[in-house]
Amino acid sequence: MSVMGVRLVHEPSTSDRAAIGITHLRIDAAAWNPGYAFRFLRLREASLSWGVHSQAVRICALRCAVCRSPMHNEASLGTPFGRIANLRSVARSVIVASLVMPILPPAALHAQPVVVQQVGSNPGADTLRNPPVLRNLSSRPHTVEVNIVAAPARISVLPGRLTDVYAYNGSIPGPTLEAREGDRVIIHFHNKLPEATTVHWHGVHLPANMDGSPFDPVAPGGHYDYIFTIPRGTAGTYWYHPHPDGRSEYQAAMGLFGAFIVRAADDPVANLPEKLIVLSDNRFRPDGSIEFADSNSTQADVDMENGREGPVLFVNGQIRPSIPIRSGEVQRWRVINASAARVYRLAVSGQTVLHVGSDDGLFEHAVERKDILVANSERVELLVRGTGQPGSTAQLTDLPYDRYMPQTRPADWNTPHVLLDLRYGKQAVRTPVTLPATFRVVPALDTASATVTRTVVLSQGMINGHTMDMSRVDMHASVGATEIWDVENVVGMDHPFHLHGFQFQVLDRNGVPEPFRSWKDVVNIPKHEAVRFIVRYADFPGKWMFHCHILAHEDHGMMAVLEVR
Ligand SMILES: [Cu+2]
Repeated sequence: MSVMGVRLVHEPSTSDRAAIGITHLRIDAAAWNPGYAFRFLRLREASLSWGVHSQAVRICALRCAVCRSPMHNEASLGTPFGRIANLRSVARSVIVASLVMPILPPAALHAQPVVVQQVGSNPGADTLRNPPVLRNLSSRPHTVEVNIVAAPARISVLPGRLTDVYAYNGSIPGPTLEAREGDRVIIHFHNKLPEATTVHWHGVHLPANMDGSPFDPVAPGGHYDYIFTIPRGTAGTYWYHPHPDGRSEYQAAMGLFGAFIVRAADDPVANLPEKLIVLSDNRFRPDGSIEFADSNSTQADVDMENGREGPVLFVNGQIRPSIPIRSGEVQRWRVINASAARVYRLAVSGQTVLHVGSDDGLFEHAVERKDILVANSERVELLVRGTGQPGSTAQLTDLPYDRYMPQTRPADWNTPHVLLDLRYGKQAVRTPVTLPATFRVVPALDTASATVTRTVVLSQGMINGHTMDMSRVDMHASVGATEIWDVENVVGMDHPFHLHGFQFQVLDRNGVPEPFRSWKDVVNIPKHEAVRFIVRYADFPGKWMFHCHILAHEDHGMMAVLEVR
């Protein structure tokens, strides 16, 4: 097998470092993308400063990114830059470049973004507010017609400050789009931003030219009518966000995201009180402006690798609001992870929750959970039972979850974050709530009907060894075909994987069968793990994106194109 290129992973060995001042590097063979990889190498160079006293580096393992088997046991780079065995010259030159660059102090690796203290905020004091709901302009039956404008705005995001943002109809989150199964949805979209954008209706099964993909940008000052019909059986919690080529992270960080709720005529839990919970995070300068890392800073490299995270966590644009609940009450929560990179592990203190739905609607049966992982762009539906005593308080908390490479893992990664407070009223509910035994039928896609099994390899920044090329089609499929996708993550951080246009069912994770069926459009692929899902391209020919939903990775080309014909 030939070596296509290299990617360096820092693996310091304490004994070697102490003995001979050598820092170990593991090298994963992967397709080579000089621009992208070079940015990662700047991190490696910073990592080297921990252990390198001489300029000697021993390369202790060379592994194939596809089959993961060791390819060569030893290659040495002597002092100063001697022999490198079995590597292409391009790789050699970059290793050398990584060594000759100035060495940063280790602390710079974990440079913390500017944190704005939550002055004036009184945890739990503000009751959770819903984003406004878009007004339906149509009087025709089964039709939802709305206006959405993306424009710069100056609004209060932090207490006592004004922040320049991008917003849909002037609010963050944007207004909620509500429709029913079978509705014809007409969205008159106007782009008043100073840059091109799109609106992607995340998870919805619709024609390719209505998907808001990077193929259909809306120029500054331009407009686009998104028109589609919502298929029956697809009630669920969706969302919308920008998806322009290379600018999704910036535009989402500036405030562009909103909820899209599709309701069923026969919703089995329509009687329960419902809360919409849109999770986002951001980073600010002391003056309240949104902070983006300078392009040549270490923070920019950390943001590139982790995706951009911020220390201020928002629920529906509020900082630690509260939800009133009564003992004995059961609430339905629709949770959307609209963060650009942050993965949440949600738990309600002192109680379990019932997990009743995922990205594209309800399960057949509830699953009881102590905590639940929600990767970015994933959604969950939860039933939260008021098991606390009248007058007590509980918290919805984001628990630690290590999705990171060791080199760029944030210093505070294992600190839990309280997202909101659950405040019990003084009076209990008298009548107990009865939940349906079956929420809805989720028919299984038949694996025997799958005609193709595709292997999709996620490496750092690449899919199947390539970065995105808008003029290239990476995979072809036929309308009506059923296929199995085997998505393998060969690197040491999680990548949430999103397929546009077609909902799928996870078959197994690392060979372990999925314990229940659900419709999904994004699935987190943990570090060095693999997930198989089954999908049917029922209709809508065209070019469809599939990509990592860490927006920094997507923007820098961790994306590919499936053409359905
Ligand atoms: Cu990724």
